[in-house]
Parts: sequence; structure tokens; C-alpha cells
Amino acid sequence: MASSNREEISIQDEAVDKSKFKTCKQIAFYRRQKRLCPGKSLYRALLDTVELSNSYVKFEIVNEECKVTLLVEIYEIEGNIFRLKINEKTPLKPRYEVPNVLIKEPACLRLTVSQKDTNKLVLACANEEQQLHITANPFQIQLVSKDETILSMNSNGLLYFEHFRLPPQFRKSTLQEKEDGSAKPSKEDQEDFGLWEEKFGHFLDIKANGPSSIGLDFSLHGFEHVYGIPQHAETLLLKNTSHSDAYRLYNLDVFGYKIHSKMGIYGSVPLLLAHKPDRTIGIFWLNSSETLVEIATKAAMEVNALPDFGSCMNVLLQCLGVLPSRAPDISKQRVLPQTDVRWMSESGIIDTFILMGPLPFDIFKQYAQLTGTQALPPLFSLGYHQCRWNYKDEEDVEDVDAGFDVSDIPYDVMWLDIEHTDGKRYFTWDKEKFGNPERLQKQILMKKKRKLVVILDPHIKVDPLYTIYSEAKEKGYYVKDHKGKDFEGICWPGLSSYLDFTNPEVREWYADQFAFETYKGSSEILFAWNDMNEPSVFRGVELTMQKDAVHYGKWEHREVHNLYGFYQQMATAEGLIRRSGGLERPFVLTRSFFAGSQKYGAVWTGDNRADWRYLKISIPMLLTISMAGISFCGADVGGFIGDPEPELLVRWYQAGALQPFFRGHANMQTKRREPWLFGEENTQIIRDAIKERYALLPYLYSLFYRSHTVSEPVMRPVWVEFPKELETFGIEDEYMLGNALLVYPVSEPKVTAVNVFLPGPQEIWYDFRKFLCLEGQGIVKIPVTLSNIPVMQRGGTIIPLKTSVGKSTEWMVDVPYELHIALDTKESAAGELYLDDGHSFQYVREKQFLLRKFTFHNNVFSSRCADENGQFHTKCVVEQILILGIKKKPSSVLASIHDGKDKAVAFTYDAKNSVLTLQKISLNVGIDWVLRIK
Ligand code: NBV
Repeated sequence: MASSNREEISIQDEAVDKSKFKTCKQIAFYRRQKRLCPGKSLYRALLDTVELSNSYVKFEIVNEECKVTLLVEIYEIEGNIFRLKINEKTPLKPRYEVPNVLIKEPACLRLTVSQKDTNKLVLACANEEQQLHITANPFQIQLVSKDETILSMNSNGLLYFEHFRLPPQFRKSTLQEKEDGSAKPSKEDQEDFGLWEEKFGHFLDIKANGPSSIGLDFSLHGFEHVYGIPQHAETLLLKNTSHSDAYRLYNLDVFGYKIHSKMGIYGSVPLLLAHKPDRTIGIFWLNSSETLVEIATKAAMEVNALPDFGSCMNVLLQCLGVLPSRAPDISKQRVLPQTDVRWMSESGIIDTFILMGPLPFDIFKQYAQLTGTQALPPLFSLGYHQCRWNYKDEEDVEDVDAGFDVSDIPYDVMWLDIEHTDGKRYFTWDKEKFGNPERLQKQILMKKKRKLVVILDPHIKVDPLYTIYSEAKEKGYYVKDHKGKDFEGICWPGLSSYLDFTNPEVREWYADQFAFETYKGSSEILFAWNDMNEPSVFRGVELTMQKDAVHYGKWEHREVHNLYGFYQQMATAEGLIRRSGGLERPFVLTRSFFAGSQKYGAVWTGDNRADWRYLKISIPMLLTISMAGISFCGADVGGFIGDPEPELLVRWYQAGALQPFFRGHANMQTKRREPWLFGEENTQIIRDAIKERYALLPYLYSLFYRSHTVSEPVMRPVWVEFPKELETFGIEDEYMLGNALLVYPVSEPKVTAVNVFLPGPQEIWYDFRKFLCLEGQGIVKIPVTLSNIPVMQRGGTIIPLKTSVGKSTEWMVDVPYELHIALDTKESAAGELYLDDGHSFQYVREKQFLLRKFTFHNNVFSSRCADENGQFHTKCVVEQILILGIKKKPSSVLASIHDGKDKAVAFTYDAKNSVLTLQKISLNVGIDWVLRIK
């Protein structure tokens, strides 16, 4: 059944020939929308149609040229969010509205009219500081907070809405008719602007609904720093696109994607953040069709103010001698910065949410309130993952697994790529190479308390003898082509059909395929990896599915394109939960993603290269994904394509070890690169990096709990922690892991020192490993060797760690804790620890968890319960505590447990570095106790 070698090789060659992706100018709806120039909007609001209810304000707007009427709905949502929806008043048929991304119908507040005349409507918000100003002609909306206009919509007049229309053959006169809201197209326009058909190379997209694109502009007043809209291999700060392509949100399989490019790659989250020292705001554009975002930032300026009438009079009166002579009052005026953002989507409706912050963490909360928080990962998935395309056979896997033990390197998960299957038929095993998967899982990995992840792509080999294929075929579960036949495209297995994951019934069926009795050879330690789910189609347009393919509900692929991977991951996660009877947390890695994917698992940055530039760009890429709600993200350690030089590999391990998802991976043609293959010195450094991550897992797991419960990104840009410090706004070569650790990944060869920016005049920073207090702040030169990368602990924080490291996370359950307390200028610190069984849903169902709060203040350390709802039995103790920045050697340290007697604690004091080490404490981590330092 396995496909011949020749066939496989030619398919691989096709996969890497990815030269043909569109530039903006090759996108018809972009060309159409670009005919509309900034200026007076074509739309006028009909304020006599205003309708107010408990939850919304509705009114009509009309396009003055084509007389089409649109319906505007405005909502104020609890938690400082506004929603604006614009749709046709009477569309020929319903337009696509993105389902399944919002976790619930948002709770709305009542807006009231506070002023109304013929041209203006002012709405008072529940949040009394805020108002919505709606101007009728030209139509625009301004969001005003305390008399300051924060954001305006359609102030550049770029609201664009192509209404559904009858195809040309059903209309009397096509040429005279206005084809969209902006201009009268000529005959040439019709051909050039791809209204009913669009060509790209030899591909023809037939548009059953004709043109249906939408767009809107936003002006962000006072903002010049904007972030977000992943995924692009670009800088953290979004760039001005006035002289380049727009940022494209269109999920595509781009092997070895170009750096500093705005082209769309595997995933899309249409969330943009804008920040200034006193406010952060967000725009969430809920649309899953191809989307383009233009950014135009005007920096703050000082300009000569023209003298006003009063000053002119003064000058005149001085000349006439009436007033004493003084220099004319021509003062400097500060023009506020502004960023204009223009969103354009190929279809659907305008459905946009304005997140009003005002703090960066408020934005994360507001966005999570809409789309959900990060799923709490099973603890093992925060360990190190070992992947390669491909581990050849079971023996190879066994050898690699043993290699970790021999080399004394912890790891949790072995990964199997597409070659483990029988001819790329997912849910099967290659009989020769992986003939005994049960043994591999039960006798080898399970015994070592490790897991297995296997790949499951969304394409299904056309093969009537393959049960998955034939069952899905019979049930009609594949995406259809525009003629109504099952869509067929080429991918790894050869001719393939694509499961229509947008259909809830298909998702149910797919989830059932993970049942142990159905998925032969699988066990409870097997987890999942969804690849190629943009979806990737080798001979398809831009290597993906044609937009005129048809999905469940007769929706065209163009409407749902960016959601396809989201739905596959959703169904896969459901399958893993279901097979455990609803008890166990799933782990699913996906390449393609959309807003809300955080609810289903992890993402990675796809096919990067073993090149220093890709290590460097991975930082802003991961920070951007993290800010868009997806905390569980990582990049292939080592770089997927090509062979990393040992120094690059070492540096990548050091960076990856301090990022949320940590997996080494390599392309098929690369040399083997397991961590012990580069000489003892490099092995030792990689071992240290991985072990340090394992020691830090209590901190990391606690951060994930915060991400899961209060939506804080695990990895975050420095500015998010220091929102008032202008110097931090553009930092992308260092980042914060939680609120306590500042990490500087070295991403250049042969570096002996790096310039680290240490924020905050009020902050103290400590070397995380040497415990030294670092002198100075702002840019500080820090010497580096190959042995590690700079990591600093922020004064005022407490980090929980494990005192020793085992073969995998499960070997470390009972290992004692150690706390690193770094004191701030007030000699205080605080931190927390989250603990549960690490794998089940008992933490939520039965409240089996511990959330501990640690504080240090006035020389008293206390460990208290931070959530009385949780209970969890643990044998674990806190064994050791390090207090950094303590000025004086204590005379004694006493521990007291609630209701117990005081007990003296042994300690040592390093006067040179002001470090106090408390030893052999042995107090249970789950109970309350205090330590007094005298
Ligand atoms: O399944 C093979 C690879 C996989 O290893 C990689 O991580 C994915 O990003 N996959 C892409 C398909 C082939 C890429 C050339």
C-alpha cells in the first residue's frame, strides 16, 4: 500500500517549489478598494432611523452613489468593549458571519442618547467617561473618553461595502450599473477588477456571489506604536505600509518563509494593539476571509504654530505703539502622533470590536472575554519535545529515547512525522517501520513516563480501501469543488480529499476517530499534531484550496479560509478529550490558527531555517502570537530547514528553553542533530539549558495557569510590563517570561557581550544564575559566554523552582521546591505557585488544585493559600529559599506553622552579594507558614 519512493520524492519537490504567492496588487479586492481614495465618505447616516434597545443602537447608512442601504449596529459590551457591525440591510442572501470564535454572546450594556440633531448623534455609554459621537454626513464614529477622542472610524472615508448583486447574465444593463459603493466600473474595470472571476497564473477563481469585499478605516489618535495581527515574519512594531504591501492575513504554507515580509503565512489573528504611555487599545476584526491591513503612522512633531487672530492684533497694536513692543508670539505646537489603520476583507460582514483597555493587561482580558483563554496544557507538554522528519522506525525511536538517558538530558515527548503512517494514511501505522506501536508506547515510552505525538494532516488519501477515506466519502464529509464534486488536490499521499472541518458533524466524526478501539495502535500517551492545515494543497492556487470550493452550509472556501486549521485543531482536541471519557487534558499542536485557537492547544511558527536571522525573528513572531491570545507557542529549535552550525543550535536551545513551547525539529534532508551529537562541551551546554527549563517548570506552569484564568500572556514584550517607559516600546530582542524574568536570547554568532535594556528607574535586577544585583539601568552591557544567555530576575518577585531535575516531568512530581526571592527597593517581593495533578480536568471539575501566594515584607516571608476553593494533596515540600538583595546578616531565622511551635532554620549569608540561603526548610508547600528573619 505504501507509495513508491519516486512518487514521494516528486511530491516533496513540489512542496518546496513555492514561488507563487500573490502580492497585494495581484489581489482583485485590494485593487478595487484602492480605487477609493481617503476623503469624504460616500456614506451618510440616516439618523431618523435610529433604534435603541437595551443592548444596541441600530441605524441605517446609505451610499450616496449607488443608494444601497447598510445597517449599522453598535453595542457596548461589559468590560469596556465596543462592537460595531455593518451588514447589508436586505442582502440577496445571507452574508457569512464568523461562527464558533466568540465563546458566548457578549453581555451588552445600554447606550443612551445624550444629544441628537440632524447631523449628530451622541451616545452616552454605561461607562460614564466614554461617549460615542456619530456624525451623519459624512458618516463617521468617534470614541471619546473624558473629552479626548481616542479612536475614530471612517474618518478617512474608506468604509467600503460591496453588496451582493445578481450575476451579469441576470441583469439588464451591466455596464451602467455601479458595481460597488465607490465608482462606476468601465468594461475594462470589470475584467481587471476580478468581480465575477479572478485569474492568478493558470488558476481561475469563479465567484458565485460576485464581488463582496468590505473595508473600514480607523484613526488612532495619539498612538504611534502598533502591534499584533500575526502571523508575519516581521518586527514586533508594525511598520508603515504606505510604500509597501499591506500586512496580509491569509493562511498559507510557505516553506522557509521570507523574513521581514508582510505576506501571509500559516496562521492569522486579526487583532491589532495600539499603545501610548497612558493607554492601550485593541481592534479585533472578526472576519475569516482573506484580509489586508494597511498602517500609516504619523510620528509626533513640533511645528511652528501660525499666529492666531489675537496674536496678530497684538503685533498690530505694538506697531501702532498702543502696546509695548515684544517679539511676536509665534510658538511651537506639538502635533500628536496618529496611526491610521485600514482593514480590507474579501467577503463577510464588518464585525469589529474595539477593546478600550486602558492597560495592556486589560486588552488581553477583553480579548479573552470574547475568544477564550489559553487552554491549560498538560504539564508534560511544557517539557522538552524531540521531533524530526522522520524518526525512521521503532528502533530509531528507541535509540533516540535511550540517548537522552545516556546523555542525562530530560525530555518528555517523542514525535512521529508523516513517515510513521501507512502511505500517509493518517490514523494508521507503517507496517514495516512501525509494526508494533503498542510496544513502543507501552514498553518503552510509558515505562519511562514519556509521551508520543503523531502527525495527523487534514488531507485524506483517495483510496477506497482506506476506511477513513471511504467512510468520509460515503457520509459526504469532504469539501466540494465549485461543481459539487468532492474537492481533490495533491498532497503527501498523492490525490487527496479534504475533510470539511467547518461541518460540526464532521468534527464529531473526526473526534470519534481517536477512540482507542478505532485508532488501532494508539494509547493514552499518544497526542496529536495537525500540520498542513492552512490547508496546504500542492498544485493549488498559492499552494492552498481554491476559494470557490464549497463547504458545509454552501459557504465558499473564501469565507472560511482562515478558519480551516482552527476547526481541525478544535476537532482533534475534542477527540483526545473524548477518548479519555472527558477526564484528560488534550495536547494538540497546530500549524494553522485563527482567533480563539488558544482554546485548543499550541501553535508553532512552521518551516523556519537554520539561520541566525530566523532565531532572531522568532522572538518578535512569538511575542506577537502571544499578545494575540495564543500563549502556547514556539519555533522549531535549531531551524527546520538546513543544518545549524553547533553554536546556532546551542543558542537556539538556550532561547527555546525559555519560551512557552519547546521542541527541537528538523527537515528530512538535514543531518541528525540530537542534542548529544555536537561534542561534550556543546552537549553540556544544551543539557544545562534543558535542565534549567525543567527546574523552572513550577514557574512556567503557574504562568500558564494565569494565562488560562486571567489571560496574561506567558511570554510578553517588555513594554507590556513597563507601559509607561517609551524606550521599551520597540524592544524585540529581549522579552519577559511572566512578570519576573527578563530574557535576552543571543541571536548572533561569536558574541562576547550584549547590550541589555533594563527597564525602570525604580527597579532592581538580579542575575538569575549568579544572584548578583546588576548595576545600572537603561542599556547595560552584559558579558556573555557560550554557556548561557542573560536572564535577569526582577526585584519584587518570587520564583518557584524544583531543586532537582528528573528524566521527564512525571519523574519530578515529588521533587522539593526552591524559592528565589528577589527584593525590590522596599525590600519586598511577591509571587505564586499553581499546582494540580498536571494532566486531568480535576482542577476545574473537583477544584483539585493549590494556588499558593508567597510574600516577603518587613523581613517576614509567608506562604498562604491564594484560592480557598482549591484543594490538592501533595507530599511536596519547600526545601530551600534564596533571598536576593538582603542587606544584613540575620541573627536567626524562625519558621512557624499555623498552630505549631517556632523552629530554627539553618541559613548561610553571602555578604558580598547580599544573598541569604535558607536550607532544609522541609515545610509542605500546601500549608500556611511563615518565616521570620531576625
Ligand atoms: O510533515 C512534514 C513537515 C513537518 O515536519 C514540518 O514541521 C511542517 O511544517 N511538513 C511541514 C510538511 C513538509 C514541508 C516541506
